[in-house]
Amino acid sequence: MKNLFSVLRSDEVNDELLRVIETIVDASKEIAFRVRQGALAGVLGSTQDENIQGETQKHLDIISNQLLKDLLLANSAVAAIASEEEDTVVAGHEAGKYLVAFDPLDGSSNIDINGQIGTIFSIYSALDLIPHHSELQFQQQGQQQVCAGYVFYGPSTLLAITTGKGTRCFTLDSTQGNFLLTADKIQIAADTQEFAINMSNARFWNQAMRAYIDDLVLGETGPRAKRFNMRWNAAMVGDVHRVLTRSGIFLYPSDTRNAKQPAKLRLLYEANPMAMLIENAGGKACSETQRILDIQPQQLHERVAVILGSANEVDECLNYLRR
Ligand code: AFP
Repeated sequence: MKNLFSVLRSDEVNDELLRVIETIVDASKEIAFRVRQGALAGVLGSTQDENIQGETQKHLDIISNQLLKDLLLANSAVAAIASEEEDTVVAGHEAGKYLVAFDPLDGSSNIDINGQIGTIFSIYSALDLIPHHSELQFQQQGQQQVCAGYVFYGPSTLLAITTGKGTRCFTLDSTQGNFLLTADKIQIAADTQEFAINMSNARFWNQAMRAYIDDLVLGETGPRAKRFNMRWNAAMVGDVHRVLTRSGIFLYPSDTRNAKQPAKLRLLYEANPMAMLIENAGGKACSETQRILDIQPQQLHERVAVILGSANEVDECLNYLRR
């Protein structure tokens, strides 16, 4: 089986970007070890602190963030980092060529129940004409990403990654410590019979989204005239991996629970990297109004509605929203 770095070299990924990816991979292996140790490593449970998102930080959130931060800031190719767990951009090396945005541990609410969790990352080229640590560095559209991926800490430790030439999945061979290619050039079927959404928020969605989901639930007895199944992992990494593996549509729509925060998922380090992975696997990734990778970011931690997965089903959902 081919290993990660031989595959990336065959995609003509330059040495400096390879080094940044290698740094993320090294940090993720350390995180994977702590996750597997769980309670034995004393990493479960919550701290007394809240992050800028207003979320209580789990011990493993802090540990994962610190591991990624320390290793990335020691890499001279990294100009700056942005993290879900950091209030602002953290400066790296002035001459660094790359920016890294990450959610160090996505699915934190699953940590204490031994559920699915993962690290999501996104890499951009640093911009020349502005300070290397300016927030403006991260106000690049998602289509400017040079690499995106996630590490999925499940029964296997998986790495899904794209540099724009297709989406591939690698499995960590823990005997040798290498990620080996286990799914090359993934293609998501255009149609699906599986959707993922947190149904408990239904009363907070707009009418069009409620109508779309209602018709999925009606299945063969309704206008869609086919049966649909539902899954919800409460960790975007797990739900997106299922979509990459067997098609599907994943939705986190805007809702009225919090007038100041109509959407939950973060553009920079959740929606954009997942959108790049999905599009490179032949799927679609949109907000309720536009292609996610076209969105012009305005601030570091901005949030966005997400509708992604099988292209024809995403279009079907958007047709409901446009009625
Ligand atoms: P946490 O990291 O706080 O668990 O949130 C995970 C997440 O950002 C994303 O990974 C999930 O798809 C979504 O939130 C789950 O949201 P619900 O709490 O509504 O299930």
